[in-house]
Amino acid sequence: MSLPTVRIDEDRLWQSLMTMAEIGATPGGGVCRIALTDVDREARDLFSTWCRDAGLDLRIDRMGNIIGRRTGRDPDAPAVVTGSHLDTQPLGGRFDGVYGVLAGLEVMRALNDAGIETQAPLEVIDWTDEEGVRFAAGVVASGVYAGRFDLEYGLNLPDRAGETTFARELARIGYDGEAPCGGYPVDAFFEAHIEQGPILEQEGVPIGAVMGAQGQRCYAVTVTGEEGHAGTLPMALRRDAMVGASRMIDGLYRLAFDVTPPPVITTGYVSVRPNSRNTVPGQVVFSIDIRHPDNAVLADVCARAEALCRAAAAELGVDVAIEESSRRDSIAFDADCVDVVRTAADGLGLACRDIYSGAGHDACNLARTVPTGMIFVPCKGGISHNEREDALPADLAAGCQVLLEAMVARAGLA
Ligand code: HGY
Ligand code: MN
Ligand code: MN
Repeated sequence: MSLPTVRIDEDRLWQSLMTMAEIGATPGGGVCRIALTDVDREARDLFSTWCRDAGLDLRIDRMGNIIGRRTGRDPDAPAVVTGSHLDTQPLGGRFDGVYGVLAGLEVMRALNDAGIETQAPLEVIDWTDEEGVRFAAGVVASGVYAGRFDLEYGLNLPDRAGETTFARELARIGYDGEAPCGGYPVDAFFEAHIEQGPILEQEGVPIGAVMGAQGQRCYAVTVTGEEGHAGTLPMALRRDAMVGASRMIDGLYRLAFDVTPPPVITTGYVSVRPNSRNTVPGQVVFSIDIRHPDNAVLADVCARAEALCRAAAAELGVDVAIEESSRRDSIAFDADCVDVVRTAADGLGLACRDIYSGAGHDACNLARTVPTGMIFVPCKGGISHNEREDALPADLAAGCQVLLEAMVARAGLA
């Protein structure tokens, strides 16, 4: 069911993206908008203003999710929801997450321009802290909304520096909302996102109908040795936590090449105590992020990862503590929603291919309880979580048009 009279505005979408990219812009051409910082608040304020300008009813829920609602002929019908995230990586790009939020807003704007009323209400959401840079391992606010985490867990999450909590930061930036975080019926959820991989661009295909996403487990590993003088402590007497962590991290990297099809294994952060040139490190904490599409293989790789960390610790006479910080099995999106995406692309004459997501998304949480689909669009060189992340206005617009058609197909016309 293509809606020839309703076209999204490519320039308006692009301009909104570029205006939002000025908030937290980095010298390298990317964006740094870490969740619940003042820069995140600035982005939230702008998105909220744009939602109000588009006539949406705005509410903030208990986890700070910002929800813009466009009512329908039947205001009590479960809403068709879209959204993604405004928070970014420290050296993030201008499209990861924010594209899905502003594409959702553009859908509302385009329906307003065309005077279209849907039968069911529509909602667009900015999910708090998808990236998990400061708090836990990400997607926590959509996780509470989808019932994966309880509200108290989410609100009491400490930041990585151990200086504050999620709830205190929400209050500090004025987004400690009172609306319930989930727990009510939703008809369907669609998330538009750049692919963050090279396939669509390499194949020249503008739309990806996302079938699902791979599973993921995250850990915090603490290696404990003993501080010592860099000049006087003989090598044979050292319990060097840095050498222990390095041996583990290198072993994890090698493990990834020892499994077929390969997992992806990443250590993204390391903290060293006391972090001084001339003191043998006494403690090192580092992260592990392991992902694989097959849950059984993922479990096996995780077991092997833990074993190699313990073996390295024993060899070097240091202690190791391995704490799992999050886990999510691979997830399949709703077949009907995937089909709605394919049909929408087809109706628009856009080539579309089925694709799986290597990245995690808020949609992976929603899919636990709500019929969920995702729409991927190409990004340049598949680059993401990088200031060089880039995408073409025409591709972003095509994905947004598919999002509009998919949402209206689900919501129905009044
Ligand atoms: O880590 C992820 O997959 C997502 O980009 N936050
Ligand atoms: Mn994202
Ligand atoms: Mn991301």
